[in-house]
Amino acid sequence: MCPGFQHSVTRKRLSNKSKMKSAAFFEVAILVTFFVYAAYAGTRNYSTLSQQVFFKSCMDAKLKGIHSSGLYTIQPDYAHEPFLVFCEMEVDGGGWTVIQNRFDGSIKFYQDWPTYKAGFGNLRGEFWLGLDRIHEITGIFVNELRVELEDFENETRFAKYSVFSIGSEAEYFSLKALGGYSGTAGDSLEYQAGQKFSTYDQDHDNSENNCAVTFTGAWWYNACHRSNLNGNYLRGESNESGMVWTKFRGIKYSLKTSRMMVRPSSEGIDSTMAVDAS
Ligand SMILES: [Ca+2]
Repeated sequence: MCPGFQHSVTRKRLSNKSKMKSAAFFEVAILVTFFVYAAYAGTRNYSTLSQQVFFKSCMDAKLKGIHSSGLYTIQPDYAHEPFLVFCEMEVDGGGWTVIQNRFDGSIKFYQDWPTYKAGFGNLRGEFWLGLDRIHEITGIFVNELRVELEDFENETRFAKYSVFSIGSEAEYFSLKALGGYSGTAGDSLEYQAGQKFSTYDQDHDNSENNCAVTFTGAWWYNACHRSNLNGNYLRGESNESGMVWTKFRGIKYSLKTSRMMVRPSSEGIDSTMAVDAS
């Protein structure tokens, strides 16, 4: 056999082996590239989807062109599940998330701690949004609060606070930040500022008694209250256990309507003044 021929065969075999190796390398490289891209695209689509579908707040919805009041799904914190809220889009510039609504006494508001934590009622009727959600909404950004009231002579008043924040359950959902009052109803919430939330089965008030039981409500009781908007629906002149806002009609008048709503303050929108969300 010609030595030159043998050499050439060896080279040819080596060359084939080398080609097979590089083909396998390219296959692996293509597969790896595919999976890395698929994982990246999946993440990208998921975050794009969640940001597009759910508004952060009713104010976020308003700023993105939603102008009709009604039910919308919001997700203030992407670490938690989105949830349904009623957005008030017309009053006082709109962008308000309603956290409490009462107008006919059809829903019983004398409820226990787990019920106040979770929320109850009907978002299209009378309801309490729930302390967990109110904390989630007001714990991330600085919020303002608007309280709208009406008596049985159809007089309407409002109280507005430029700062409103509710603590977590570990803080007993305390009224941890409240300030900047303005409005026509008078300030009947200041006395409750800083207080923990109490229900008839969880007494965190500053009274020897159980304020929630004495005044048949659930509120940020001190010892005990100047407002009691989750009190009994007693229809006008009655006692201190009613739906009371003292500076409007006195402590013994139970109002006809009460609506509480929140929205990020202008500081909150650009998230430069996030409050302690613990
Ligand atoms: Ca007590």
